[in-house]
Amino acid sequence: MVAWLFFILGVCGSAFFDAEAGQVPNTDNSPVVTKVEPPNWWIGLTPEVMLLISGRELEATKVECNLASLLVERTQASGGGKYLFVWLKFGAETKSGTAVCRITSPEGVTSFELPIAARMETIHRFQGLAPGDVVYLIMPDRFANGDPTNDKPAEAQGSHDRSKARAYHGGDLRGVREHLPYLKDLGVTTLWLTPVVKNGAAEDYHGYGAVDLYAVDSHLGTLRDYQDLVAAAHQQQMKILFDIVPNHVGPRHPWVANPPLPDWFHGTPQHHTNSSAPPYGSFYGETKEQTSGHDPFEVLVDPHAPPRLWRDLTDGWFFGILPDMNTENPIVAQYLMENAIWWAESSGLDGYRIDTFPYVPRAFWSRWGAGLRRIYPRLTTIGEVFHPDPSVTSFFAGGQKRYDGIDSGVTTVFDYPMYFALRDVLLHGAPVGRLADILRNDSLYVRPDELVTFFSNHDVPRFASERGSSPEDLRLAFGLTLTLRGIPQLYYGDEIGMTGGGDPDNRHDFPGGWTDDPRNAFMEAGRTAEQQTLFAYVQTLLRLRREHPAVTGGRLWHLASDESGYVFLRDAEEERVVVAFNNLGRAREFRVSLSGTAGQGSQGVKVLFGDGVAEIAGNDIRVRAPGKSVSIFLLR
Ligand SMILES: [Ca+2]
Ligand SMILES: [Ca+2]
Repeated sequence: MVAWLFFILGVCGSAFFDAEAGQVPNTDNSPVVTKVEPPNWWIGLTPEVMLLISGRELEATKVECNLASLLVERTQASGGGKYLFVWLKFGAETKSGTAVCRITSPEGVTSFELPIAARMETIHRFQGLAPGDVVYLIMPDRFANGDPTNDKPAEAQGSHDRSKARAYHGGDLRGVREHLPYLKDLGVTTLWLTPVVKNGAAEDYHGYGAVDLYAVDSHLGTLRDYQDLVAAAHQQQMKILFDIVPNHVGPRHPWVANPPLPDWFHGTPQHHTNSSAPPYGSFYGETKEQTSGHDPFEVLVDPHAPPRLWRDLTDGWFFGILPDMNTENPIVAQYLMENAIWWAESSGLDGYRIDTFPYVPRAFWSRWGAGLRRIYPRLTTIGEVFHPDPSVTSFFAGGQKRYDGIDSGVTTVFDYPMYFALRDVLLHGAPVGRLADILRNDSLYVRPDELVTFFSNHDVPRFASERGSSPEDLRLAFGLTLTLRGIPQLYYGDEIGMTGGGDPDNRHDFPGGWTDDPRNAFMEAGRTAEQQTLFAYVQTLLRLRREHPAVTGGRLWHLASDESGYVFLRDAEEERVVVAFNNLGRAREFRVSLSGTAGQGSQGVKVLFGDGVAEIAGNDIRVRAPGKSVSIFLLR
């Protein structure tokens, strides 16, 4: 409660400064504060906090605060007085309250406030993911409109138009909160929301064009709405992942015109390199086709590559347009570290999904991960490494030092190799054995069971709209993703077979999220028969995951793998299950030995899921699997 009070004070405090800055004409050279980042902090969280004060004429000769226990360690003005960095050290006696700090410059005096609060109870906050979790990715602008009054913020005129694919559509954080019962009923446990920070362009509905790393975008709601969402999710035993983007900010961020330090970014708006420049396909003997569908991260994991081969990736501007943060500068690194701590402490979130992970030098991640873990030991961090090769993705996963002597420190990465294999097998006629081929590389990871598996997200065409995709294929994609090892991630609307091609066609509004939608697919009565069949299929599998620890966390054993089928065993302390996948259009049989596996000695089987039948014959399990099916059997 104390924290809330001071938080409210904090908001009022910055509003006061903004108003003051707007009203006081700049007739003299006295200092003016327009923004304080972070806007508030907590006792007992970090030994010090670095503030980035924005304004003008901030060339301070002295900064002092009215709390005796709050020591100004040092200050650094920059940007021609537009910025002032202030390092504050917390003494042991620091108590909750609002510090008022006075800035003295040669031309005058001003002050700013910093609310400092006690931490809230940490129980049920910062939980991190567990093997039983299932992540559901939501683009909040496209899910549900819980508050029509924020559809057209005054500061973003003309950004809202539901008829335009790249405009804001009005979905928001309250809309997500109001549909937690739907998500709970479906059976997912964790929500990953695309970035909620304030964006700056009329087409930034996706959230990846930040202009303020300490504010919620007004189309989506307020910081209070985000806090309410996290609290409501926790109340329903659900978790929330925050999508964080330390690699870059949006082109309209005020820093781009006025960087807080000359080397705040890699390069300048006029002179910078492009992160997508390196054409390394032929370097490693690959054709252009082989390399076109993913990012060229091979050089980043290659101990023989000189820096000139990978520098564009780590220092270039993403797509040549997104200003790249210079994380090698310790002040930039501290700013980004505090920003991640601030969102966690402000909301209680359970983990971070990290955008464009390989584009940031690994030394930064190592310190960033360690800094978070010191405060939030259970928090999960998941890196996005868009690459089909496990030798590349595993290099970025945390848990061990690599050739560069660095452990990236992230909990895990998305299993892009399995994503590519699932689509190739189910949609493009690749042999089913490709799945086992990906899984054999699990030895490259320290924690393969925590890989986040998926067959769809906001960056790729909807599964249902890929050429050759059928409703059966989509069911198989769910069937495999929800039974293979790893923590599955689903993409909003795939559970009702939503369609769409590449970005932004893969980001349609969830039907029923807006009051004037003709159908409401959040309700069974609003789903077509086909949608309901798929929804029920996914819901049943998610229930099975809750009821059967072997399906979520069991050790995986290959039993059979060939051109058209894969049979595997999952073995937990309590039970063993066998999963049979048949990719043929007709029924087929498997007869597989259980010898030398945890299934040895089984006496019988019980069907848990699907229309397959199975029996134990001596040391073997015999399975008859219908065409295009996933079946699950419990061994006895
Ligand atoms: Ca809205
Ligand atoms: Ca970078």
